[in-house]
Amino acid sequence: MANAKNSKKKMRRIATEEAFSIPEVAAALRGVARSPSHSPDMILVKRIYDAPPNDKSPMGVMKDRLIDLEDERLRDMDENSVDMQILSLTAPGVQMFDADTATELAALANDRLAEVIKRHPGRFAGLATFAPQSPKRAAKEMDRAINKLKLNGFILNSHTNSEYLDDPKYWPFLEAAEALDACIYIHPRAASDGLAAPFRDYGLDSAQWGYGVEVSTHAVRMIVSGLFDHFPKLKICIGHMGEGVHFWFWRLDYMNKHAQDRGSAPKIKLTPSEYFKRNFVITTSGVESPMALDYSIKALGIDNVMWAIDYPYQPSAPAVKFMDTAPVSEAEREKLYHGNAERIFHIPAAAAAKAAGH
Ligand code: VNL
Ligand code: MN
Repeated sequence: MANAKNSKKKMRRIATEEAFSIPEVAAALRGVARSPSHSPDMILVKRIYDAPPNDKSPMGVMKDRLIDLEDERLRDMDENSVDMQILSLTAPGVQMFDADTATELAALANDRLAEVIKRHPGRFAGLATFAPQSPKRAAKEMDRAINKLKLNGFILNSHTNSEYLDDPKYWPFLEAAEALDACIYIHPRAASDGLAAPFRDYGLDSAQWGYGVEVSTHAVRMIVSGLFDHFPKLKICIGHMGEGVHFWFWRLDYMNKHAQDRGSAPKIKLTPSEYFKRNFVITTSGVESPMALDYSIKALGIDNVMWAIDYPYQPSAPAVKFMDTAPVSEAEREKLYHGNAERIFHIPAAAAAKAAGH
């Protein structure tokens, strides 16, 4: 930690779960906000995308902060010595739209992402959006996003119409992601219909609690269904310190075996924790707990943990301070801050840093 100040100047910082939107998606979400949907996502969608014009509350100004890429965002990055943000279309992405609208808007968002990365090489990378509502077209868009637009991976905002990726109808795009060697970041959205009822009180259907339960459930469904025996090389990233999944390793492994023996869970080749360690990586987005970081590194290995801020939902300065002062070696800090992100999201180490003027 004696080096913390020194490292603040020199160490490349890549923030891996940083949210953005484009005006067209924001406008479509405003349409959703005014629709009769009962989805628990409506709370956030209304607050952000249908805020009264004079609403200066944090959620009232969030739409502008999400759409801004080159003004306040770059200033905030400079002020906090954040070299690069890996941008992803913010939740719920295109997943509340009909299949055609979702497919069209995903492609548009990906085009915009590629444009801003081109204008600021070294400052931004991007996770491409796709429309799970139309799995075959999603697979095509994935191919375009990686091979033509040169984006760095994919973002998925958890369930789509309350369905999860263990459903084989989604497998065409899982096959594509695996073949492209591109990681899918599963980001939270409000819980699916069947999961949502107990979260309706106390503001639980939010980042406070419901988001984490939604994504951890998604991850566990993928694992215990045997999906990773079909896609052994598929890489999934989850944020918020792994949404707590690895805290459950011991019990999950033990009880999954019982469930298999009873015939209520399918036979799978590895234990749940082995799949998690093989097929998942996690980020620290929105969790600035040294104790949770320490446990995560011990449970998953230093190569499987990456730093994130969760901009603009959370402030950059404390996230930087958290990682600058984390009780790890400098070699470990390099991996957390950029080395692992460069590997997982195929970000060039030297060229991009040079382009950024470092
Ligand atoms: C919030 C936090 C929302 C982080 C997010 O995505 C997020 C929130 C919609 O506090 O509402 O990534
Ligand atoms: Mn986030």
